[in-house]
Amino acid sequence: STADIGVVGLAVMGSNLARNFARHGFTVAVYNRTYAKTTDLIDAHGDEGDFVPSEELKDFVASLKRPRKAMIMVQAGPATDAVIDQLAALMEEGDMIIDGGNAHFENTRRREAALREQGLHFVGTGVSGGEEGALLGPAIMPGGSEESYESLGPILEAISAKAPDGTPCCTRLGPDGAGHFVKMVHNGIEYSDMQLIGEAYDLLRRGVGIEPADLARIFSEWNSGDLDSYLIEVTAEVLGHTDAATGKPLVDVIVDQAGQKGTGRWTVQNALDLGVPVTGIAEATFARALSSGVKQREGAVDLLTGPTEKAAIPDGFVEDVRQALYASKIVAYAQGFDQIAAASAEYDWGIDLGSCSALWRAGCIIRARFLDRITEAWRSDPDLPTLLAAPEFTKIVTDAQDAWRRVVATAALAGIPTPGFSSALAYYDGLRSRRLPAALIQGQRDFFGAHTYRRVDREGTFHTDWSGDRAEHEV
Ligand code: NBP
Repeated sequence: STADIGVVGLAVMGSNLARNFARHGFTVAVYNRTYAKTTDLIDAHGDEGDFVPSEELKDFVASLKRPRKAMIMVQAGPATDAVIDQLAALMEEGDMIIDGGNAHFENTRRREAALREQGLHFVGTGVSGGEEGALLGPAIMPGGSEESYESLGPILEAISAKAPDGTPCCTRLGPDGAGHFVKMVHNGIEYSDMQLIGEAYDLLRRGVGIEPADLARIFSEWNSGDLDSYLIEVTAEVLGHTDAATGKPLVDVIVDQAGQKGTGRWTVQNALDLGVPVTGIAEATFARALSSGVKQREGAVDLLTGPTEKAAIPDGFVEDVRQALYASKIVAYAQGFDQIAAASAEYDWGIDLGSCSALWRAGCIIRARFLDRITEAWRSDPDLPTLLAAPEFTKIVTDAQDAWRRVVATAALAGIPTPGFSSALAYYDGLRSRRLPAALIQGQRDFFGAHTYRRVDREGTFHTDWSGDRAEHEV
């Protein structure tokens, strides 16, 4: 047994991770159900480092140094359960199974509990950065026991992306489902970010009439300032690309129906359970659903008319949109962090939000310059009631609010949907309102359901006898 770590599942992600381990000087055992993938990997990249290929899983397990570390990179769901069962049967107390697939955190909790019974460590690990990240340095979000991280952590940290200050983008986030939970919310924020960028594009294209090639330049320019991020960079690339077949901007020949693989939906479903308003992620997920709702779109497109008057575009609108984008993005992150904090309390994970934002600074899809500032905000005050209460972020959203309002108002007048910008602004206004109409809702609830209410001027719970003499009783 010579291998420091092993990888089971050698499709794109698994083979790139295995190469990344090997390139960092680790001896890596490799196994794939279909052996041809293993030999393909060795034939193509065997010279990049020390690989120990096995055709049989028992030989793979035998090739691992103890405590054994086997990282699974197979399809999430039943395939992952099948591989875990096979591995667990061959492993011994103290060994570790690491799941780097996109598992739902509840499955990770279930698997961890079952394997703990058998004396095995199960480390549910979020891996972000796609194929390229897996090879060159992903952001890694492990959840599992402290004991397992002692020997596993240094290996994962070595192959992870490094933040601009050199810190590895890999930190143990907490026990059992903590890592996969943080990866899920990362993906939710990614949905939200992409939707906001899409709205900015739509406003500048349809509202102002700027062509994609010029928009590519605007996004590139934005990418050199506060908005500097991988997703803005990608946006400029896509907008600047011309379709070879038609000579048109590629964005004009792509069908406008957004796909999804489920992590945005999971994030929103969980947020509903926890009662955390992640309106940015929810609107982004629903906007994808609306785009793919062909029946409704085709049934309505010729019937529902737009504004009767052409909306005036305010001077300086491009800068307004940039500010609205930045402010809305900050709201989306603030909401995502609220969800992580709520889940951490619910499941007793002890997730440190500063470590979480720090490890998103490189390697992952939502990497962005402003994550440095978010990290600083959580580090200087881990008890912030909301990210928006960090002095720097309070200032950014407050300074942006006039532009933000002009953008949302102009969008409404122009008939261009901006559910991301609008809901983010509504959230901002909700938080800053001293009185919300929730008072009336409590009155309504008490009226039809005797659900009771509390008063602003006295302790206690009250009910008004609405159907009788309308006297108030303390209950
Ligand atoms: P896939 O998700 O396409 O899975 C293919 C792999 O699963 C192959 O190695 C296949 O073996 C193996 N497999 C299956 Br399917 N059923 C199996 C079973 N019952 N027993 C053993 N092996 C089985 O691979 P991927 O795109 O590399 O992704 C791997 C994981 O990483 C997924 O959970 C994915 O969600 C996650 N992830 C992907 C990305 C990305 O950008 N693609 C990013 C982050 C995370 P075979 O060769 O014998 O069929």
